[in-house]
Amino acid sequence: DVVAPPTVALIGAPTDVGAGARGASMGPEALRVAGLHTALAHHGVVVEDWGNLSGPANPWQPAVDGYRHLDEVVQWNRAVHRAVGAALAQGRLPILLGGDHCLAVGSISAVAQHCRARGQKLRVLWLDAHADFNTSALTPSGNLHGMPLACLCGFGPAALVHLGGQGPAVQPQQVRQIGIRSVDAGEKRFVHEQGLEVYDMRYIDEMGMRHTMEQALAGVDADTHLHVSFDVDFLDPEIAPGVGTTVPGGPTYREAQLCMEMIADTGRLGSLDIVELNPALDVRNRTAQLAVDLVESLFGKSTLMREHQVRRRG
Ligand code: HAR
Ligand code: MN
Ligand code: MN
Ligand code: MN
Repeated sequence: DVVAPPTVALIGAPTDVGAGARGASMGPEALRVAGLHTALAHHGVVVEDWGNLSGPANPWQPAVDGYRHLDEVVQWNRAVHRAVGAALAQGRLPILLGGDHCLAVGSISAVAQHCRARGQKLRVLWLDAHADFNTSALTPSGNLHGMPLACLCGFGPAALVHLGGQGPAVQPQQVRQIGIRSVDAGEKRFVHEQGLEVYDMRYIDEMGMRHTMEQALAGVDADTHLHVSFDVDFLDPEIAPGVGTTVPGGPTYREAQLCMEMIADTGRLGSLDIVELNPALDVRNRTAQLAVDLVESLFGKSTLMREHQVRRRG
C-alpha cells in the first residue's frame, strides 16, 4: 500500500551550551549546506525549512551544583519544545537540527505530549555512542548533553524534567539505546537499575545489526510513533570525525545504513533529532554529508530498489 510521504519541518537549534566542546552550534547550517533539503525532496518528501531558533550564547562557565549552563540549556529547550510541538500540531514531521544532544529534552518532551494527547504509543530509538543517562551526582563533566535521557525519564533538574508538564516525559521501557560504547561507571549502574534496553556495540558485534534492529523495533505497530534521536557520534569516527566526543568502534557505513533502512521499513517514523554534528571538527563537511545520506535512508531511499528486488525474486 502506498503511504503519502510526510511533510517535514526542519527546525534549527544552533547551540552548544550542553556540550563539552564548542562548535555543534554550526550543525544546522552544515546540514543545510550538505543538501538535506534537496536530498529529502528527491525522495518525495515535502520539506519546509522553519529556520533557526534563537537562544542565549554559550557563556563557557564551570559547573554549578553539577550542571554547566543550566539556565541557558533550559531556555534553548523551551524554544525547541515550543517549535517541535507546533510542528507536530500542524501535522508535520519535525526534524530537529542540533545543536548538542541536551536539546533532545525539549524535542522528545514535545513528542511525548503529542502522543499522550492522541493516545498513541511512543517508542524512542536513541542512536548514540553514549548512554546520556547521567545525573548531577553522577556526571564527570557537568555537561548536560550527557544527561538528556535521564532528564526525560524524570531524573534531573525540575526545569528540564517538567518541561512538558507534570511528571516525566517518557518511561525507560519506551526507550531502546543502540550503538552504546561509552558509559561512565555510576551511569552504567543507573542504566541497569532503571531497566533501559541497551543494544551496545558488543551486542551488535555478536548478533549483527539486522537482529539488533528486529529486537529494538519489536512491538512497533500502526499505533506507534517512532522518535529517532540520532547523535552523530553513534557512527564510527573513521567515517564520522565531525563530532565533539568521538568513541572508536562504532557502526560501519553499511551497519548504519541498515539501521536506518529498517526504521524506514516500519513506516512509523514520526520525528527525528540530528545532534552533536560539529563542523569545527569535521573534514570538508563529510560528516554532515554522511548524516544527510543516512537521513535519506531513514526516509526510504532504498525502498523502491528493495520492492523491485523482492518482486523479481518472487
Ligand atoms: N558521559 C560523558 C559525560 O557525561 C560524556 C557524554 C558525552 N555526550 C555526548 N552525547 N556526546 O552523547 O560527560
Ligand atoms: Mn537520493
Ligand atoms: Mn548523545
Ligand atoms: Mn554521544
